[in-house]
Formats: sequence, structure tokens, C-alpha cells
Amino acid sequence: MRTTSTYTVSGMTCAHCVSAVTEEVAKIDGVTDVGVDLASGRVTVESARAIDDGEIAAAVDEAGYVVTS
Ligand SMILES: [Cu+2]
Repeated sequence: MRTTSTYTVSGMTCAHCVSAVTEEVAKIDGVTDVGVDLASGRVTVESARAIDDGEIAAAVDEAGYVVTS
């Protein structure tokens, strides 16, 4: 099952933030693609399985940011 989910992440201010979030979220088992739009804080995650919101939140937290929605 291919799933696309979108989250909003606060606190990202530059390309480094984008790469930090991308790197951590991409480590989640089953994630096949991560897209981050810096201006809106929108993070789009494509995965081969349904990813729990908590897993996304934990990965974003690991990068130093917060999922707000
Ligand atoms: Cu930054």
C-alpha cells in the first residue's frame, strides 16, 4: 500500500533545517520519499505502509522541530 501523508512542521528556517527533517523522516522504516516546503513548513511523506503520526512526530523531534498538524 502506497501512502502519502502531509504534516506541518514549525521552526524550520533554512535549507539546513529542511535537510535535517528530511534525513530523520527518511530513516523511518517504509518511508520512500520525503518532500519539505520551507516556506509553508509542509512536509509530505510517501511510504510503502501507513506510518503512525507518532513516528513522524518522533523523527521530527529528533531533528529538533515540532509537528504542529
Ligand atoms: Cu535551518
